[in-house]
Amino acid sequence: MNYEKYLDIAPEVAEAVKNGNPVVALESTIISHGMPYPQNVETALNVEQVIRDNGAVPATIAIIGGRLKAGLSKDQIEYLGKTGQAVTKVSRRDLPLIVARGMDGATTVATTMIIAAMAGIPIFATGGIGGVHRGAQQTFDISADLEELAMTPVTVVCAGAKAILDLPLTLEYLETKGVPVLGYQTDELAAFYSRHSGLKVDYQVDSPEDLARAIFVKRELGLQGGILVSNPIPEEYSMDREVIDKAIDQAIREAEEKGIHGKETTPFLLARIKDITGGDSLDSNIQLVYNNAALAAKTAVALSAL
Ligand code: PSU
Ligand code: MN
Repeated sequence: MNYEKYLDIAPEVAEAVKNGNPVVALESTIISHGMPYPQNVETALNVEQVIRDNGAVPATIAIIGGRLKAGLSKDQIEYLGKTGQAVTKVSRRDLPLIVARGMDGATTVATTMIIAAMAGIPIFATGGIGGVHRGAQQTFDISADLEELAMTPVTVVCAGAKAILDLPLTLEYLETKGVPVLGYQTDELAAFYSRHSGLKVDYQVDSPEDLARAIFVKRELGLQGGILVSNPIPEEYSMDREVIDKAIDQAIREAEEKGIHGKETTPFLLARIKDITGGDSLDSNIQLVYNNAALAAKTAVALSAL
């Protein structure tokens, strides 16, 4: 392995990692493909501030000119947000070609985990993860994020998963792959825009310290793979489930009619849901990302103290 020569760790991030100080990684597909401009850039910059306010150093991850970046400048975040869907969405399988060709890439949860692990960052905050799509029995559409969680030692803090996925099958898949799924202050899986999915997670954790101990022990035991933390959206931003479920159903029908598939599916569904809800879903989406960033930063602080 010789990945160091492709990796640029921002000085502030490298210093914190070296000293065992708290760092939180952030993904960039959510910037280029998950939200519209300019809210995507505004959110990405605010998320970094939330992490700082909670005592950790943010490291937004992306690929710029073929370089793996852990820690971006404001200008680079602005560029990824403004360029939007024209930036390649990079999951694990895309990584070699994008780097070999010196291209730019927005990193998914899977790729962000890979680069975070290379940079020595154990925890990462995002909105939602990819999972087993509805109809996967026919389409085989299962996000590479799940395989990555089984392989790469990074804890991912998310707001559960959107009902664009088959949530029960996503949990089954994670169980098969040996990925702990932990609920923050609840034993119910969060459903992204709403707090409730009606499904149980493996364990409830009640504090950042509780979570940090689980991460620490998993590492000490030498178990491969990550941990998935489901952190419900704050009550005041939670959406009406009927409204959001209807929008999701409509978006999925449209995707089927248009023959959308592969890596286009998730960005298509996210954009359609935002339009169908008249943008209402975007505010919730932004708030849940801040909430996840705060929990990830507090956990990184607790982990540094162990
Ligand atoms: N789910 C969301 N918002 C997102 C994504 C998923 O609620 O922005 C993005 C993440 O970057 C995730 C990727 O890693 O979509 C999954 O894409 P796919 O389903 O093609 O694996
Ligand atoms: Mn997919």
